[in-house]
Amino acid sequence: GPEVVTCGEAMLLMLAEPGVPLDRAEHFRRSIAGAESNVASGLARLGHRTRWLGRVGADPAGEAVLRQLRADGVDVSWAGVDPHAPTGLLLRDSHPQRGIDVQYYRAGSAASRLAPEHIRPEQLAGARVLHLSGITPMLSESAAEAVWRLVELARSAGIAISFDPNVRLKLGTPHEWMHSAGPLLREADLVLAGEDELELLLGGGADECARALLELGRTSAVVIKRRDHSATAVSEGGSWDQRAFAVRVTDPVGAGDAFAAGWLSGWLRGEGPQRALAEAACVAALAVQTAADTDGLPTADVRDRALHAFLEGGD
Ligand code: KDG
Repeated sequence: GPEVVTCGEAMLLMLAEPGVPLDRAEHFRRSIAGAESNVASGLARLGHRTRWLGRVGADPAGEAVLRQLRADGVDVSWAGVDPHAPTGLLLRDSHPQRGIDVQYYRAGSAASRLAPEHIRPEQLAGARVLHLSGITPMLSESAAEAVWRLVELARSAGIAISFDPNVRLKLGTPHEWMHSAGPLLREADLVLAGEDELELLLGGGADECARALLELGRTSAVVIKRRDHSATAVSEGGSWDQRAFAVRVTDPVGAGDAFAAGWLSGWLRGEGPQRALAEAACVAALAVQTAADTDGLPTADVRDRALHAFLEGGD
C-alpha cells in the first residue's frame, strides 16, 4: 500500500507562454495542476509510495491528467471517472514579478462531484499520512463530506493527517474559508500554512495561532510559511527557522506544494524538524525555477545534491 494518500481536484493546466498576459497569449503549454496532486507527484518523485484520490471526467483532459500522474509514479488506481461531468481546467499566465492571472473552469467539474460514497477504508490501508488541503472541501458540499469521511477513517486507522489550507479567495469568501478550513486545521496532526492563512482562519498572529493549535492537543507540528518566504516549524519540543534559498524564480506557482512534499518526505524518513525544513525549502527552490507546477520537482538524489550546494554555498 501507499505511504501517503492525498485527495483533491487535479485539473488540466494550460500555461501561457512566459511573460505574456493571459488575454494576449497565443501559445499555451499543457500540464497539470491541483495542489494535492502536486504534493503527490512531489512525494512520488522523492521516492515515496503515494496515492492520489479524486475524480476526473471521461474526457481527453481526464486521460491526460491521469497519464501525467502515473508518469510521475503516483498510484491512481482509485481515481474515479465521471461520465457526466468534465475534468476541471485551469488557464494561467506565468511571470516572475507581476501577479499571476489564474482562471478556473472547474464549476460542476467531475472532481467537485466527489462524495462520501466514493471513499472506502481500503483506499487508506497501510498509509502513514493522509495529506489534505482546504481547497477540496470548498469544491462542493459532497466533496466536503468526502473529506470529513477521510478524516474519520484516518483517525480510526491511526494515520497522521497533514493539512495545508491553500486558501484561494477565488473559491470562496474569507468567512466561507474560516468555516470550511478552520475545523480541518484543528483536526490535523501536521499543519503547513502561510502566515496570512493562519491569521485568517484562526485570528491573531501566526505564531500565536500555531501555539494555540499545539495546545488543543491534536496537532504535533505546525510549519509557518512566512511572508518573507522563510519558514518556522513549531512543536512541543521547540521551534526551528529556515530561510528561503535564493534562486531565480521562473514560476512561483506550486512552491507551497513542493514545500509540503519536501517537508513530508523528511518527516516520513524520520528526519528532525531542522533537516525536514531545509529539505522543504530546497524542494520549493527547485520547483520555482521551472515553469508549470510540477516540472521542477526533484528526485531524492537531485534534492540531496541541491541541498548540499545550497548549504555549502551559503546560498
Ligand atoms: O498550489 C498550486 C495550485 O494552486 C494549482 O495547482 C491549482 O489546485 C489549484 C487551485 O485550486 O488553485
